[in-house]
Amino acid sequence: MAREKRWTQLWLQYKPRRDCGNAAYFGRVVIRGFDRDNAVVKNALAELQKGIGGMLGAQLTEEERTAALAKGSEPPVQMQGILLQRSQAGEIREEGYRIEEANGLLTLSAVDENGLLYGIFHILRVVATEGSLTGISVLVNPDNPLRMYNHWDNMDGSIERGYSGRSFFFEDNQITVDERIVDYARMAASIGINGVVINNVNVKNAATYLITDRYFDKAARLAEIFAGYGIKFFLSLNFAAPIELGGPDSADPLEPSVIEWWKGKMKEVFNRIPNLGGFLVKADSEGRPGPFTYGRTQADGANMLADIVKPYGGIIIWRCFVYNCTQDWRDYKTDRARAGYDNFIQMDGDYHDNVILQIKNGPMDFQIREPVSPLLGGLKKTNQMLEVQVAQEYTGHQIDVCYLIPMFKEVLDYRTYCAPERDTVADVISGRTMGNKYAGIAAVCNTGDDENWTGSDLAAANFYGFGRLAFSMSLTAKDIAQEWICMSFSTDRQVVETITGILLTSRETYEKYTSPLGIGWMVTPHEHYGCSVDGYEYSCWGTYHRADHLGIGVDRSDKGTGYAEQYYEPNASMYNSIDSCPEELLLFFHHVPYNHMLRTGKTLIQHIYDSHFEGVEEVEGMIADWNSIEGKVPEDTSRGVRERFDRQLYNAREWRDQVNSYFYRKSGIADEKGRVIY
Ligand code: GCV
Repeated sequence: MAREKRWTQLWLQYKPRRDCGNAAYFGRVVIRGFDRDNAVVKNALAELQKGIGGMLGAQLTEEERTAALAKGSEPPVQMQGILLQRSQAGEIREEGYRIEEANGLLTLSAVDENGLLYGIFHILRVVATEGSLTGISVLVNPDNPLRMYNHWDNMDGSIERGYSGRSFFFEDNQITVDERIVDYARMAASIGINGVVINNVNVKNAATYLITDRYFDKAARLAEIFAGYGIKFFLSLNFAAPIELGGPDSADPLEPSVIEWWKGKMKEVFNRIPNLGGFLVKADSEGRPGPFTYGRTQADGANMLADIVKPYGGIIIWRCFVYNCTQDWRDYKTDRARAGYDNFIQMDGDYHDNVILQIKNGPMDFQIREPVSPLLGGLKKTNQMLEVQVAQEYTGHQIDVCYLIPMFKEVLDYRTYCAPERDTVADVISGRTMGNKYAGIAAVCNTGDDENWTGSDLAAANFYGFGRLAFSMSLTAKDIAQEWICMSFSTDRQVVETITGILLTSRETYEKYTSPLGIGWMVTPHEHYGCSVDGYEYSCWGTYHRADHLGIGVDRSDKGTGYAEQYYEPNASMYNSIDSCPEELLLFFHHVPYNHMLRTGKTLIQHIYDSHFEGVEEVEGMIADWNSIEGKVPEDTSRGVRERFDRQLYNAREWRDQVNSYFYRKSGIADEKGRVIY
């Protein structure tokens, strides 16, 4: 199939907007203290011109007299226009900015180029959402030092868990460098992303060679494009590269010849790819090689690489997704949920300064509802980063609408009790708890080379929202949704309210018609779309619901696998007891009889029936809502989303019927309301 060469501009369309008094600030521009030839400054100014040109029909004129570098004693600027100035670090921190308007002068101050770029995107957001710049006074510092997108793109052009076409980074084992990469970098920068990993964490075949001469030139070119938008370039690394690339016949991290090989390799790589930020490593996980093969610890592996990249300012981001994927379903003792904690907690404090452990939000694998991983905050002396999945692997494949920002916020707001204060996940991963600088948040990205980037137009809300939330964790899911709708579609009130309503309820709706109360995994194996209640029940992946004729759920209390005990108090006790366990996670933590009475006054089995009927009704409601704004959103968006809704409705009905029939047959208990259950 021919590669799709056209692509939209998503929220950077810069279509005409109501002036709202904003055009007056965009005639004269004065730049102080920033090097006009710096790539980020150039790109920031070009973006400003493009944005205000498209939205307001305005034209910037740069003032010659102040275009040079600041001498530190410049006279105050008195004019109507915009002043872009470098300021001393203080209230404004690295990558942060302040925007103020007084007497017709709009001033954007930042301490570095990234701050300038983000400030300009802030101004463009105000214009695009038809807000007013008059009297504006905001100080914005990023909440997270690292804000990253991880792409699971393979070099043959496929994307692992990709639902929006093929890779725009790779094709036929070559790196692609084209205008689309520039647009991707603009979009990522516009939401505050400052790090991108371009290749899949499962590094195999050609991808192992990304750290060789075969790919250096093009990798460096990509890295340079990203650098122009303040984004560090990262690669996923194959831990067994020494063996596969003709080095020593071992990858033992403590073996001197292996260490020497990596030293030479890293010198070469950092030399050839100047904007390289470091590496992401999936080791000892799902068949990927790692230090366990040599009887070494995860820390041995991570530290060896970290020490070698340190002189180049590099970091090693080491994933904690390490578990036994060859489990026997009859084994009730092994619990996949325990694995991340069990594999990493003992070595807390042993990881070197430039290692960050990257931890998935839940202990299993991006299900629609999971408890927060106890490793987050469980580790008290180790740099940690949160990993979430914007790609909708288990949440509807970008066919079903599932706005994930509310879920991410829930995770960030979760109190771990790892410290008397500053103990939320947001505190831990941003470095506020430990005062560490290597910290942040990463998301598995949901983009591909589809014309609209994300398959469904509505899935772009997650692409947009993750970056905005990573930068400013106190933004609400609703604020982010509304901003994105105004920028992408229209500021029309009905459009904004309708789409906001759809997005904000979509996660609960998806949850209702799929797997109940935190149990997860009733998906078609491998593909992970569509219902298969027992699909993973007898396989080796550690993903069981343990349903029998009396009840369902996994006992992870102290009488079961003991997983609940991995949390600090009071969370451990809360989860441990069926009486205090949050009901939305009940089946994750407990094996519960079908006739167990929930706090809603419904039995468990009735809840399963009701929620599945409700889920389908809610999808029907969403479709009606979407149809009500027909004519107010672009025709291709209207049609494309409607077509996906049809598929979602089909999917929701399948789930409803399969889940309800399964549990009716298991339990023998009829639906109180006598609805059709096959
Ligand atoms: C990149 C899950 C996914 C895999 C993914 C893995 C991971 O198992 O299904 O596709 O591999 O997570 O996060 O490494």
